[in-house]
Amino acid sequence: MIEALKLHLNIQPEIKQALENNQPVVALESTIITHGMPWPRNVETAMAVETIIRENGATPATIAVLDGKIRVGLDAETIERLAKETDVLKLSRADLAYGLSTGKPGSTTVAATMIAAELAGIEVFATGGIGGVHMGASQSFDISADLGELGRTNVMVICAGPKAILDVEKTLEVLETEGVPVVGYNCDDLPAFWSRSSGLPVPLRLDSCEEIAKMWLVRKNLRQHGSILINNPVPEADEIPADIMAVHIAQAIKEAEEAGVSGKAVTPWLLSRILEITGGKSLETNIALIKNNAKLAAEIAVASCTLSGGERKSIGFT
Ligand code: PSU
Ligand code: MN
Repeated sequence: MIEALKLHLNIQPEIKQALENNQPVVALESTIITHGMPWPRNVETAMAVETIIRENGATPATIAVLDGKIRVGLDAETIERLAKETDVLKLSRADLAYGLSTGKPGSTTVAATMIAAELAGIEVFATGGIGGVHMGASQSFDISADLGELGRTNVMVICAGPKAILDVEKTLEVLETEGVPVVGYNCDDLPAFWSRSSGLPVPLRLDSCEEIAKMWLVRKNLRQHGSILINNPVPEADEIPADIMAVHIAQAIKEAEEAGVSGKAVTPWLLSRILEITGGKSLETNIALIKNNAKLAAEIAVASCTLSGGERKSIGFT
C-alpha cells in the first residue's frame, strides 16, 4: 500500500488476510447505523448482516471513520460505540477528508463507503438503497453524490433499488448518463426499496451470481471504471406494495418541505418520518431487504473470487 494512504486506512487483520488470500470480502456502510435506523435495531441489524455474510462464505467489512482513520472492519463494541455516539458526521465524497483531518467520528454513505472499499481492495458492497435524484430536484438540485460515485469507483453495489422517496425515473436517467449498468437480479422491473417494483423496467437483467461475476470481469478487462448496480428486490413476504408506500412517501415529503428540511438531513428525516407513519413497518422491510442484499453480495463475492481464480487485481490501484 502507498505510504501516505497507510496514514488514513486501517484494515482489520482478518480482512487484510482474506484480501491477500483472494478470499471473498463484502463491504458494508455505516450511515444505515447512524442515520438510517433507530437504536437498538440499528446495532442488531448491523451485527445480523455481518453474520449472514459469514454464513454465506465471505468476510464482512463494515466501514466508518473513527479517530482520524477510515476503519475497514469494525468489531461489535465499535459498532455499538458508533451507534450510540451523538454528532456523528454523515460522510460522503465531499467531506471524507474533513472527517479524517479533524478526527471527528463519521459514518460513511454509499459514496464514501465505495471510496474506502476501493482503497482497501474490496470489490463487493451491500447496502439498502442508493441515494439519487430527489423529487423536486429541478428546483432544489438535490442529487445524491452516490450517483457520481457509482460512475467512477470500481466497486459492485448490491441494493434493493433506489430509495422510493426519490424520483426513480430521473435517478435512472442520471445513472445512464454516468455510464452505470443498472442490473435487475432475477427481475424485469426496477425494485423500489420497500416495494418489489417501481413500475419502471430495469435496463439489464442477470439471473445468477456467476453471470454477474462474469460481467464484472469483462468490465475490468475493458478497463471501464465505475460500479455495476445490482438491484435485488425485497422478498415478497416483507414488501410494502408501491401504491401504499406512495401515499406515505408523499405525506412525508410534504411535511419535510413544510419543516424546511434540506441538504444531508433530507434522506434521514424522510426515513424516520416514514417509519413513524407506517407504525414501524417500513423499518421491518428495510431490515429484511438489507439482510437479503447481504446474502446476495456474499454469494457474488464468492462467485467473483472463484471466476478470477486468484487474480483479483482491480483497476485504479494495485
Ligand atoms: N440505505 C438505507 N438507509 C440509509 C441509506 C441507504 O437503507 O440511510 C443512506 C446511504 O448511506 C446513502 C444515503 O448513501 O442514505 C443517501 O443520502 P443522500 O440522499 O443525502 O445522498
Ligand atoms: Mn442530497
